[in-house]
Amino acid sequence: MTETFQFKLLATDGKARRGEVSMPRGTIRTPAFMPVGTVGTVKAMYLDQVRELGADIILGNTYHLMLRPGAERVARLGGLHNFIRWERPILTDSGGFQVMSLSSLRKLNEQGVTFKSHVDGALYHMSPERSIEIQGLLDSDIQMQLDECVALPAEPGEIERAMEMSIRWAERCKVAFGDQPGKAMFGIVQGGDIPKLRERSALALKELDLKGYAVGGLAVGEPQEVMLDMLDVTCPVLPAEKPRYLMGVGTPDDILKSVAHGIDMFDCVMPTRSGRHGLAFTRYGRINLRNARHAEDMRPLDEQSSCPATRDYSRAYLHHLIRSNESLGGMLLSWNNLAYYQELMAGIRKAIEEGRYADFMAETQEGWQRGDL
Ligand code: PRF
Repeated sequence: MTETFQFKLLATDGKARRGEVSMPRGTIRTPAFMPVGTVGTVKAMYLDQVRELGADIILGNTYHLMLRPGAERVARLGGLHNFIRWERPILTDSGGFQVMSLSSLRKLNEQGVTFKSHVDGALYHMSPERSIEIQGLLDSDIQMQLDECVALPAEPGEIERAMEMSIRWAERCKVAFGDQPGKAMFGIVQGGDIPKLRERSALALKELDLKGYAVGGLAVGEPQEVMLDMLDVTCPVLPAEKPRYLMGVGTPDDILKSVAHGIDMFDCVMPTRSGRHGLAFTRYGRINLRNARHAEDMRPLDEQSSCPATRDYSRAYLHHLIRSNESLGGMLLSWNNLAYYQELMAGIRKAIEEGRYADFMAETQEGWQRGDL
């Protein structure tokens, strides 16, 4: 195990990269998918299961944890890893994105963001420095700068203002984070759907010489093609020897294509959230288990899978559980979906190592198209 945060590129295939992030709490095989553990739980999953499926790192949210149970309390309880019983790396999002989507009465200026808690209505202020302080109290391994993400479509002037402020916040977060060799603070590229602003943001953050870079402000209402175009202008500006994380993305297809554009890390609520809503991701595409056509279907989701949720339970039973609003329905489908996402990532990593990423992409997409009925 390494004492310091390091990123090693092991292989490339076109723009796709196979790498390894090493840090004291463990190694992250990239391209990586990080299951989302917003409030200190990957919803409806045991963390032993999450690990067994192949997750090397999970994500936590500054915004949720600062409101409940509170960052200082988590620190008194021995840090987030100890509290939730996950020994491996944890990445925390900085909170700005969640404030904008979840809290009411939010007010944002150069100082930071003031908002009303969605939990109890109390007023909070979060500056870039306080975000880093909270992430430190949680003992997060990869911390994110505080940024402002603008939902698309938006006015160019608004996108530019938020992007420029995010650069200044990155500088403040870098100072607040200081020198912590075993941990990392990532900058977040903003700039909406405007290539010039994306370049400007990536270049300014590159000059800050951070340990890794996220691409934010995407998958916020724009077509997939626009997202990929933005990756095309952003990734070449970012240093090749640092990891790149595409925040909040996405569908299996988004991930497959973004890897081909040079992304190393992903997180998304999709496998767990849509699992709780009855949607299963499989090699044969998506299956909505709410649909009446599954009511008497005795087949499992995929008899060839090694995941018990996928292999051993009939679609008829999953349909019944989801229709009955039973917890087990969401548990089994979250399990299936995270198994599928991690199997996809393992396939992606292997294909890059073997120099056949384009073929792997085509075969995988063909499977989704083919369906199984
Ligand atoms: N910034 C932060 N977190 C995020 C995003 C962002 O732009 C996104 C956008 N897809 C998801 N999560 N800090």
